[in-house]
Amino acid sequence: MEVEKIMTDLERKHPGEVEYLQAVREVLESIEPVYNENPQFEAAGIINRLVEPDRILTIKVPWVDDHGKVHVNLAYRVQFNNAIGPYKGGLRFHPSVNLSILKFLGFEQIFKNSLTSLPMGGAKGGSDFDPKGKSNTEVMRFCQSFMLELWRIIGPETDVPAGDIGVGGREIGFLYGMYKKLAREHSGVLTGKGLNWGGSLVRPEATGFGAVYFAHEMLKTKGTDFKGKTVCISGFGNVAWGAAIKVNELGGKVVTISGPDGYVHDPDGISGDKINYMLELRASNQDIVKPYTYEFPNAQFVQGKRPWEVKCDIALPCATQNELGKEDALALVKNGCICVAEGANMPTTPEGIEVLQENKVMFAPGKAVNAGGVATSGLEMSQNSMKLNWTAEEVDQKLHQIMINIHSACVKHGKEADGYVNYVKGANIAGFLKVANAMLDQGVL
Ligand code: NDP
Ligand code: 2IT
Repeated sequence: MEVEKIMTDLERKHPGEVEYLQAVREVLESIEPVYNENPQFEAAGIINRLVEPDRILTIKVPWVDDHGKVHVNLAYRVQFNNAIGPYKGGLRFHPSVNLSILKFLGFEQIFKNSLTSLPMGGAKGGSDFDPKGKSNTEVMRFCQSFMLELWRIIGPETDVPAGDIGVGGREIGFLYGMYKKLAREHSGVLTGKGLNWGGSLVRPEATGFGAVYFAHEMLKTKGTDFKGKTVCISGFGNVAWGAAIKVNELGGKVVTISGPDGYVHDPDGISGDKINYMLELRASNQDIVKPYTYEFPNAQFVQGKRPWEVKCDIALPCATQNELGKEDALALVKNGCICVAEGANMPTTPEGIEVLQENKVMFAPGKAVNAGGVATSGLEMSQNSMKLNWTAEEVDQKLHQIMINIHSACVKHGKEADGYVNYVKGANIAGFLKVANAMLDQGVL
């Protein structure tokens, strides 16, 4: 495989798609040796077929606000690869959404879903719709208008969307209602559904819980755990919330959360009611974390900064892509951080990863660490197919085991001669091999 040549071709075909090109380069560089050891992959053109999505649907979404004004947003569904199962991946509503971001997320999803060991292909979708400040009825009308087009290309055995940034239980409800009406079926076409109509227990917590289970496995390789450790978390959304709960359960102390406005440092620890307050803050659609300090005055708000300057043992970036750069990584190293586990998708820049790895800080990528979210979506699909519900304990136990298995796969493919585990390499190789072999079995498509 000639990584530079492939990248040059892709840059020419998709100029300016920075996030997509970043995600592809990382995977290609990790899998190159394994790819070259298996000439059957090149003979079947696996890489050229894998780096381009199967198809992209672009949708115009017109909707009417509460004052009668007409708005038009763009929405997309990127169906990347379905070699090992139906397309599967979340929907993101955020003003920054563009094709580069959705293609990076869809590409990452292929390997993440493969790592879960469940039969799910890779996809992603979303819109530049900004939920900030919108009323319930405006969000409903937007979701309904989006689904009027989206329903044609999704289905419980075809493509199963879920939530991501800006898409939680409320949005999934509105999307599901419209799908059900159009398709005249009540099925497992979306995950993250409400508990009364096909949802799974533990799905809301699953990404954060899974991330902490994974980080716990990382710590175990060094003979330690979360007890008494200081943890910096970024974001204040679904993933940050689940991670904060589980860190507290395992005896760690969460001292930061963050939003686009800056970060909150709470030296007393973010636990109990303070974690519930995160949900309120998020549901307020206000896009800011500062109000936390009005509610809990011992905490300090640091405007326009990221939490990585706060001294911690463990860092869990749970907000968005490229939110932990070189300088942040250097600050973490300087302050003695031993473990960085990505709850978000690609939150660490390539330069940031380099700093952490060079300094032998344990570092694991989102496609492994946050796979518990989509894994529990897969468990929701299983329950829908059986028309049965598992208890919270059953789901949590399956989730926990899946995270332990993903960690083992990363160690198997990522352990280096000096014993340091390169989790990036391990996750990419383990995720890739299963998909590539499935593609070989199924012929040139
Ligand atoms: P939420 O919408 O619940 O929360 C996202 C959080 O990130 C919010 O706090 C949001 O603030 C913040 N955020 C968004 N953009 C920025 C920015 N530019 N700077 C700082 N903060 C920002 O989303 P999730 O918690 O679901 O998603 C968080 C991350 O986890 C994403 O990378 C997502 O792809 C990933 N993920 C999510 C999974 C899930 O099941 N939900 C599964 C696996 C990964 P605001 O929106 O106000 O800007
Ligand atoms: O990035 C992700 O893995 C998600 N947003 C969850 C996707 C899913 O289908 O549950």
